[in-house]
Amino acid sequence: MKATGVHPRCADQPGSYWVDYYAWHDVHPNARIRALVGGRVPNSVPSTFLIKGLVEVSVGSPKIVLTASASEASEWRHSIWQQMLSATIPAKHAHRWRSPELLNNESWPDGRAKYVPNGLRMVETLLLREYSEDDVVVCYLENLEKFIGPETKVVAIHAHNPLGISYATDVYSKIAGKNLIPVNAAEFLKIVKHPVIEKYRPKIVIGGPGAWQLERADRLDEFNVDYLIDGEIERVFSDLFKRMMVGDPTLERIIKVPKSMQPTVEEIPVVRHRSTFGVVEITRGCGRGCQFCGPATKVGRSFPLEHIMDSARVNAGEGATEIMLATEDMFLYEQLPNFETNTSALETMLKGVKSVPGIETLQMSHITMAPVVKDPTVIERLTPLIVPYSHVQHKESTDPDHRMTDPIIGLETGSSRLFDIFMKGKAYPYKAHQWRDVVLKGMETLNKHNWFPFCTFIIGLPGETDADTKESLNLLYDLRDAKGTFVPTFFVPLENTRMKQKESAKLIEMTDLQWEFFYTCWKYNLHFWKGTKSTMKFSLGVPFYYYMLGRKLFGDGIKYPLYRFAGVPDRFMRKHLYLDFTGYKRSDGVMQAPVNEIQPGFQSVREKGLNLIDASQLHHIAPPVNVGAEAVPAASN
Ligand code: B12
Ligand code: SF4
Repeated sequence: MKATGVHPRCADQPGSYWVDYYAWHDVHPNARIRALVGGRVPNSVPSTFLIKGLVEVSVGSPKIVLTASASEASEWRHSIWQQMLSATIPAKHAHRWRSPELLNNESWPDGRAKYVPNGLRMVETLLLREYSEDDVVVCYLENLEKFIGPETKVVAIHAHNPLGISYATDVYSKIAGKNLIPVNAAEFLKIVKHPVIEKYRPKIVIGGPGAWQLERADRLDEFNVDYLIDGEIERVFSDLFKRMMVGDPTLERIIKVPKSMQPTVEEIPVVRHRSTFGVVEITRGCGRGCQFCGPATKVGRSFPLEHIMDSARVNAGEGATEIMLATEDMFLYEQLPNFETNTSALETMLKGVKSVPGIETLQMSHITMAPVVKDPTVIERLTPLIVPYSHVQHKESTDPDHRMTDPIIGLETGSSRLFDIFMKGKAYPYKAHQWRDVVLKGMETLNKHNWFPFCTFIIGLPGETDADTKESLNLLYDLRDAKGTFVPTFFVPLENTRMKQKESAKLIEMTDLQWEFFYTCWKYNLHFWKGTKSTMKFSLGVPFYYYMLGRKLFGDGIKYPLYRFAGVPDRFMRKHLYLDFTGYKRSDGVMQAPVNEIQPGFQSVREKGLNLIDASQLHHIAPPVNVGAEAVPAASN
């Protein structure tokens, strides 16, 4: 028998340690002998001499195998940027952009995955309440063959952005040619089309924030999906899973968990094992109510400090050196009524997480801009707890080590008209017409403290006119000295949002102005990350692309925006473009917002025309009254 590794569990008593010793040895194609040797032993005894205790022979495969695609599980060398790009780069050309080992995720010696997306860890944790670790295995694609066998009843797959169509991220891959699929989709397909799944035909269950994409693309049959679960599962999963296992005929194939069944924080357990990027949830849901947004449909919750600390410890205990604080907006954490930021609570939480042994770096997922403007001292107070602990560096940062933090902010549009229709709560306590000023003032404050955010825009919101796009371009122009990354995305009506019936933006219908917006953003990014000198190869490559492919795919409208991106001086293109950067030289100092102090347009969330849910209305989710068979309506879609 070949012992393949030691899996340390805890070292809570000085001078001794606990080991589980797994040894796998194939004696038959579908059988494994497993030796489990455990016990508390003094440190003086080397673990290699511990083959004593329980030796168990189990013939067969685990009942449940959980997995996620390599691109969604990967930590991409700590770069969330790169993970996002995986939904945009065409798989066919990916080798030019990234080295293949970025998708080689680490496994434990027994073949289980070291880290997977947090949502999948939650599924595992819920299953472990009723099944043993022997029955539930989380692994990557390359180990599916090792675990899936005749006894495997269910393969459960996490889907964050499985086909790469959230906010039309796949549009980017189409820029390189028709019929190209992004890395994310290619990696997802490798799982659902895996021969071992086709061989043993376990039930396929898919869930996660991007699960809706498979329904939208009508690919459930193609992937042999038995159940697709959309929504938060903590309260309902135990019951649902039992029904799936027995093949309850009353259970629909597509299960949408209603808002009324979202769990309270008390019902959400601490995950048992490590998540990709060391994700630790600090809040869930957002009460600002933007119509295009999924989290806007969730009840807002802040996790108790001990829950956050325990999650951080779990991650650190299994080798994570980094924690990503997952939230729709960090300033929602323990928020006070009227969306007032609770800076003291944030300070306590950040100090706590940082103090967990093994944790070296911290990053947060999302923030919003309005709280930064409302009280800039929040940024001043939080900076020493965040920036020095970031793993991202930029030469323009004034931090002694050039560290910077890059939270994601949805800026969405410069059009106050569209803003007022679709997302007015995002600016609260400011009004839609103040959005431009809020963005500029907020950016000035953030940049001053070495927060160089990752800003996303939505192109093609329903009804967007040229006048709206011009307003977005004006805002972009005003941001020309800002430090940050500006990523244009395309409108996609997400499932479970108030805009789900609307039409997606279509690449082929992009106007000249929208293309100008698109490529001007990327021009900024190129300058910010690479400097202003573009290489000859790049400058020549872009016109080459235009004549060989771009013009055929998207028409003449992309020509001048592309030329700007390639570095052709604006003075040659003034007649063809809306913005004119002639004579402009990017400053590497702190941007100065061309705005004076901004007075909040609203005094309270209760004012007419607002439909926001602030802290005073939170924690009103009903406790679980019935988690039996009727808890999730069978045909709730
Ligand atoms: C952390 C995070 C990231 C990280 C890390 C992702 C990772 N691989 O771990 C980064 C920054 C890299 C990222 C990237 C992107 N993200 Co993201 N991300 C988040 C965030 C903030 C937290 C995710 C999380 O861990 N939540 C906690 C877990 C417990 O929730 P969960 O994953 O939803 O899981 C629950 C259920 O979905 C379900 N479940 C999950 N998996 C499974 C599996 C099975 C089998 C079952 C049955 C159930 C199930 O059970 C869980 C418990 O209820 C969410 C917002 C949010 N609060 O969820 C956005 C969010 C999920 N991301 C989103 C998007 C759009 C993206 C990007 C496409 C952004 C972009 N434009 O590039 C990329 C795609 C990445 C890729 N590879 O393609 C959207 C998804 C919208 C949608 N409905 O499609 C969200 C909701 C943000 C938003 N405000 O819109 N993301
Ligand atoms: S501010 Fe708007 S877009 Fe951002 S999480 Fe909240 S509701 Fe969604």
